[in-house]
Amino acid sequence: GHNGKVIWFTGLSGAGKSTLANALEQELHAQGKRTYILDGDNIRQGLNKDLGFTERDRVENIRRVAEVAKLMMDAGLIVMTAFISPFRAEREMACQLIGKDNFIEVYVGTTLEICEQRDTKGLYKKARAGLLPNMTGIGSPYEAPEQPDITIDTGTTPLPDAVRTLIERINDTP
Ligand code: GGZ
Repeated sequence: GHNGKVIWFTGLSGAGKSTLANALEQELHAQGKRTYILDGDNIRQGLNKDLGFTERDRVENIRRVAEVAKLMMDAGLIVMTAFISPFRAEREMACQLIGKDNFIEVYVGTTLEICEQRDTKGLYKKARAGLLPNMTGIGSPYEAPEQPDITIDTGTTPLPDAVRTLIERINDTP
């Protein structure tokens, strides 16, 4: 068998999914682990460049991400995925595909208010102005996990504390 796992981050745009994944990756590398981060930058510009932000496209985005994550896990990597993944049904599908024992769901539950304050890309402002009708949290739904393995609010939790929580959970999972 492999020693791979999938750490599945979910949360709003600007919640801190990529920041957490990158900080966690540094720590895992320091422990000699082999990892890969799947995120919008390496998936939506390549494999999934045919997909946008309709409900149908988001569902397909997550389906492909789950399949790729599984392949990489089978190759022995600790895979981190950093997508909004707004729908419970698709996260559930990913968990089933990857296998419950190898799947750690991390809810990055930073509030919309904080995400909107950060607004690194100006997308919330655009959405409030009516120029981005399907922005998650404004005109498109986000279904928060009911029983995530870990919840992290980056608005109130310092990054090193969050990384420690994640590492402890990962190292506890056989
Ligand atoms: C949400 C959008 C949208 C809309 C563009 N809604 O903060 P970012 O910029 O870097 O992360 C967001 C990213 C979301 O893509 P995902 O693949 O994670 O979404 S999903 O899981 O729902 O398929 C944001 C940017 O793309 N972005 N338009 N309308 N985020």
